[in-house]
Amino acid sequence: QINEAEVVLFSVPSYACQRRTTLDNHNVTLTDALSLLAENAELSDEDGRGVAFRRAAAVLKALPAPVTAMSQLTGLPCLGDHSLRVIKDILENEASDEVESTKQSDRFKALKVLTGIFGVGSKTADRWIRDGIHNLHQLQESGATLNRAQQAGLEHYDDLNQQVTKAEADAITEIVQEAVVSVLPGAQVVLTGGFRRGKQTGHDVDFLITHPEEGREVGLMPKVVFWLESQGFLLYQKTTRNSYLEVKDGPGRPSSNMDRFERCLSIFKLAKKEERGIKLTNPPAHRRWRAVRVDLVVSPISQFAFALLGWTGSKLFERELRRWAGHEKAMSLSSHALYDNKQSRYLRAASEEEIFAHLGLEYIPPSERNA
Ligand code: TTP
Ligand code: MN
Ligand code: MN
Ligand code: MN
Repeated sequence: QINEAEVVLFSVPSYACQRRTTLDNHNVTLTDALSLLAENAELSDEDGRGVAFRRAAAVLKALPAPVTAMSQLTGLPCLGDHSLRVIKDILENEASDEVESTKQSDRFKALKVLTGIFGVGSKTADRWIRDGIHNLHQLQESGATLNRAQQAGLEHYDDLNQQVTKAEADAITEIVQEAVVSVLPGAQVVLTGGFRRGKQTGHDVDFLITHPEEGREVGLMPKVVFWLESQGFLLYQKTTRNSYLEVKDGPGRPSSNMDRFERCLSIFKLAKKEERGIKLTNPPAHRRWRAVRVDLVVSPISQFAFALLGWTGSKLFERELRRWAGHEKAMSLSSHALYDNKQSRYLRAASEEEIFAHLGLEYIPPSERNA
């Protein structure tokens, strides 16, 4: 029995971008449960429900201590009836029936296995499931047509579903840095995504590339890709051209979260640590490399701060920044620019700090954007 006076009451602001969310999560059981329901909703094309569960999980991630009683949650934002029911079940019974049955369901398991293939989204997976395809074996037997990305994804399935370590991310950083300075001296490479937020593992490695002189970055990506390919570092790559024009497109077109930078989605062939730098005379019994997903993005220096902020994540933190900008400040934020709708002008920024200041937000460093 907990004494009423000893119950810790929590208080958090309602937008994730107003909060400091470190990797030190005191409510892992609860946030894992809500994240699983979010994932299930997203895989079922119910994005609204997905976001609701993500927001609820993010509120719990920001709490300074474990939740032990429902009464502690009074007044917290983003906790809807459904999320509260799940939390209550777990606090009272150690588990939520809804979460457990979702986890065990054939449909969820099949969606997870199939979307675990690089290049396969929920729509494709859903179509395959309706055709009776529930696993990789059935997919291979089915004769379904796979695009180039999906073929590579299937071929490297096990590697790509194994977490990338920080040590592997560092090894890839060195390779990308060598590639970039070889083709354009003075160009800069920054690690973004989860690793910039201090995560020790990730599903891929993300990089942002720029040059301090505006315009020098034009045409850089094909050169970097050619260098990497000629050195045998790429198992797969697909490069997309920059399609952003400030005047024509307007500020980030809030209808789409996709940015328009020159980007390359790739699969690296990374030498295993014990093999790096060692030339063997006999072929070893085990494979000497593994496949790792790597994202490269090139940004002009004038948009660099926005690109850095946009590619550091977390995905929910980004979504909340855009929602804050639009709903609270009448501004439109994208990975390219910040537009002030009241002043009808773009607000320039040379650093992430300046963007937070434009938005009237306290600066949150990358390690505290793990919402
Ligand atoms: P991810 O690499 O998908 O996520 P992550 O690095 O946070 O986590 P993980 O460890 O699983 O890799 O995306 C990184 C950031 O890049 C994310 O904040 C959103 C952004 N992003 C875009 O801006 N546009 C895109 O098309 C994609 C795929 C990501
Ligand atoms: Mn703590
Ligand atoms: Mn990532
Ligand atoms: Mn990525």
